[in-house]
Amino acid sequence: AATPTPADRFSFGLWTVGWPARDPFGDATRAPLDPVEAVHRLAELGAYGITLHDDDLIPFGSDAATRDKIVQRFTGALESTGLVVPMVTTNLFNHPIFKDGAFTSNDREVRRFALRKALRNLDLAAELGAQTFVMWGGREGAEYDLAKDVRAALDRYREAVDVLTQYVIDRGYQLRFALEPKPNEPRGDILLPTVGHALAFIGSLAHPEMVGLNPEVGHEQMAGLNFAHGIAQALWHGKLFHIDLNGQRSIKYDQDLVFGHGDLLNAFALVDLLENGGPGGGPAYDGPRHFDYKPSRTEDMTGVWASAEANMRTYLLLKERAAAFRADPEVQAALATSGVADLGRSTLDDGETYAELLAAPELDVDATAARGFGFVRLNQLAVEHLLGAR
Ligand code: 3MF
Ligand code: MG
Ligand code: MG
Ligand code: MG
Repeated sequence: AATPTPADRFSFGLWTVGWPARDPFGDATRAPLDPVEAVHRLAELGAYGITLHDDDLIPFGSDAATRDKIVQRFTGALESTGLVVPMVTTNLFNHPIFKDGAFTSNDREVRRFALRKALRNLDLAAELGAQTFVMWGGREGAEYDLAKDVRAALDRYREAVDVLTQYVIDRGYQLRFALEPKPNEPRGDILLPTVGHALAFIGSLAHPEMVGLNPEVGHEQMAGLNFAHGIAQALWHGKLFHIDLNGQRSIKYDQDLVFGHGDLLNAFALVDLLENGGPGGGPAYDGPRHFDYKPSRTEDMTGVWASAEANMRTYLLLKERAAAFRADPEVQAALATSGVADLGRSTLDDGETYAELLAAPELDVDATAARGFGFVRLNQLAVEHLLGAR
């Protein structure tokens, strides 16, 4: 059951397994990976999709003929393996031109260049058959509060997203956008730092229905937030368009560990939510299970492929554990004691008015306050399922 198949819809960024492991303090520890080899290896491991930034596949500044040759070779590998490209994204952070941002740079020429790059990349996304276009604004931000007019930056961010959604409409592309929040790194502070900020921003757009979220486990955890809660709210708003799964251990630099190698209990709650949190107890999310992690700098290529497999195995093991948890009669009893399902009942009766509520008999406050909820017992049952003790 922990052997991945394409039906599990696991996907990986080309920049994940292909990361040569260069960090701010040290050189690459691995050789560059040919994208065609990445396609073959991921297909062999049971993944269904591969995702990419424009520049991961087509080096920045390539001419049209080179671009077409590269895309043709890549799509050849996709056809021979059956791997698909569910998501494409634009690199608006690597080149020095983006040092003060892309859509929100203080330099208008940079903003125009960035928007052209993203528009052209929408053509590539459509050509590769992607359904989702992710936008992570890694350089949209500042280190110095007085150096960025945040309200003007949000105007420019909105202007860019409005142009991009209009382009998709005009071209008739079947693409939706997913904003990826992150609180910091590489900028001291990044705009749209959390799921909540991004949700509020979407409400200001010309085509909010075309724009959702691509939350990343580690990014919310870098802000000290509960990722499973953030995902629940994104689902509640109908905005979970895509997801970046990985691991992070507390508030520090972006670790991009293997999924589950951070807060394992929260990962368990997350998988349970994604797989069992739907209205009928089925999946609450039907998009790709996308891994955005970095194989640690200590790993050789054997370790890279082992880490790719680890992401998928961990997800499937958590899914299996979550199913066992849900099926356990003691868990069901503990859930009832805890009143978890009762929260689904409306607070007022059907048709009841606040006047009727005000007129209702007074509650025995002390008796009601004396209730124990049994949440610790419920959590311990989850831990025991996780540890294989049940
Ligand atoms: C950085 C990220 C990014 C985004 C990527 C896709 C390089 O912390 O998570 O990965 O996920 O740009 O949108
Ligand atoms: Mg990360
Ligand atoms: Mg990341
Ligand atoms: Mg990411």
